[in-house]
Amino acid sequence: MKTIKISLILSVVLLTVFNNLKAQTNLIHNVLNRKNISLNGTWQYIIDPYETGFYDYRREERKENDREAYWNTEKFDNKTDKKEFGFTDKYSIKVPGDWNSQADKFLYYEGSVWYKRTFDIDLSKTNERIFLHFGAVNYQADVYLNGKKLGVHKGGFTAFNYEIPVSILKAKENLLVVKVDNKRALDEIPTINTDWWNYGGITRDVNLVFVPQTFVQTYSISLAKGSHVAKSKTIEGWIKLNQKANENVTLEIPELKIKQVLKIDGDSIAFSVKTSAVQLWSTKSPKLYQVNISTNAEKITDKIGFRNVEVLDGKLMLNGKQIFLRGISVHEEIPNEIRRAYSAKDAQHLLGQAKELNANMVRLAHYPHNEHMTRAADSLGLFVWSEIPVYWTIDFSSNEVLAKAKTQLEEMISRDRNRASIIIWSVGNETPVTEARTLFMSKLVAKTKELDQSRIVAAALESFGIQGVQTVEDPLGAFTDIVAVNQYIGWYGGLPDNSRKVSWATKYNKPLFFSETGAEGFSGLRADSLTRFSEEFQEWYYKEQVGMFKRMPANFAGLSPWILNDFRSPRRNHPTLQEGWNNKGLFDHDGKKKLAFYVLKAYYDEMEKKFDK
Ligand code: GCB
Repeated sequence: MKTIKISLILSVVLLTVFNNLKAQTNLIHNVLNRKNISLNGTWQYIIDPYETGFYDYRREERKENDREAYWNTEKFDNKTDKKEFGFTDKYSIKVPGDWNSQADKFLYYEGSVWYKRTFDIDLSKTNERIFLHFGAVNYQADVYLNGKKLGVHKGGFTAFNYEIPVSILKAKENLLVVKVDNKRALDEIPTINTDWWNYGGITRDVNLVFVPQTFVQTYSISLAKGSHVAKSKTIEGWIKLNQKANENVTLEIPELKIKQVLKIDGDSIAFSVKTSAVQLWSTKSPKLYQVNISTNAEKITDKIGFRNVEVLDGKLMLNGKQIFLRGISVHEEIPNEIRRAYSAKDAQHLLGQAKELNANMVRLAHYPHNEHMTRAADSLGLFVWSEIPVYWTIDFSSNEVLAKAKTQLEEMISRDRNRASIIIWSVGNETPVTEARTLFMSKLVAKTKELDQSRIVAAALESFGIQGVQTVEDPLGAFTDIVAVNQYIGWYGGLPDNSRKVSWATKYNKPLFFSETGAEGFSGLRADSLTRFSEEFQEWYYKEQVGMFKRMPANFAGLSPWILNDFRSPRRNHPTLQEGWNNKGLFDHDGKKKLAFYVLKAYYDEMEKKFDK
């Protein structure tokens, strides 16, 4: 215990973080490692395109006890009852999972589906609070338990939870009904226009989470900024309870021989601990430490990596050393099963493909992926770019839309703030340059920085030029920490060798990063390289791009080409070469590598030698 010295609420920065705790969601952090009961499995469903279970024939929202409301479905028992709906095993569906992949009739469905299951519960442990936690539901979830509404959540890619009042719980056959609606809308995030499949459903894990009356809601534990250069490192952060209390919380990192008892008088506490022996997290050596947080009533464990990421003199640095991001963009989808990815196994598969490419980074596009992904990235040693789906033309003039974006941002950061792999929070993708948009986006950047000072903030900007000097001047670049640009020279303009006529500059003294570049290659279509959509064209595209990467200015910090796998998109309607697929993957629908894969891999091998000696 020689190294430990604790000082409470030391710096102004810490105080700022501390104050911002109030602004956070009520999300319970690290549910995977809490006491929980999984509600995954087979649920029953009713497809309800006219929302009959929710509105009456005058389109009035049904009252809570309306017998025809679908959340009250179990109440029919007389043979004289007029019964026009009901749940049955004949219509059953797997949770987690999108509905689109589970029956043909769902493939293009966008609308409401009611999900139902029951559960029993041991009510003898009345000292515990019980929360119903959803990893994600796309897009809107109206949640009912035993006929009572627990809440409504919007946002298809972030977690949320509701406390279940003990008064409504029964020992047997608790009736859980969720109305899921994935209709797209102009004032939602994303809006109606995207280049990915709008998979609907309860797409991620559902759990009952059991916690004591006073419990640790969330926490932040990380290496203090700049501490990587100090001989004795500082681990700092805060712990937040669900409510005010006088409570002793013990923070332990056994491997570092850290054990501190923190006295909370209020609802949270900041801490700062000195230690000398920390092995810093990196992609080459993704060291994670077991961290225990305990009170009299509970013990939570987590695995956390400690590292320092920053931008210094226009360069991207990890632990004081310049890094180059050998990235690849990834959708949360398993192409050969045409479904959303959701499990730990899926995460291993997708990130395993990225590793095969010798990538050291994944851009999790265009929305926060499930928690298994970011946890797997932590342990596999992959940097992560995590993004909210502020995509293309959101309604930038609307304060309500801004509020929705901020909520998704908060929920993303709140779930994943302790993942060392995440080095970049992105506030959006390819938003059109207007004054309203830049104001909107700059507010999101500011919000991100308010919630988390330890990472880099980005947004994927655009560049359309196909010759000459491309100077990135988007005013949003003044707010972000790196200048990230999507460019498709030779696919959406000109031919791949146009990239020979292009050079790059930015008016900002910041790292320059290609957040996308890519071309379609229809797997198995073999032709000369001038034939668009052939594997040879895509291969040529990548060869020319690599030539350009090698001529980039010194602030070139890496790239994240588009994309790891072919993916489903309703926008892609070529009758033979697309049929609802965007074929820019380096792996095809069946997981087979295309020619272009090898071009990028060779470049990444070279860059690894250069930067990761
Ligand atoms: C982009 C978008 C991405 C699309 C991609 C494409 O710039 O950011 O979501 O899928 O281009 O294939 O056109």
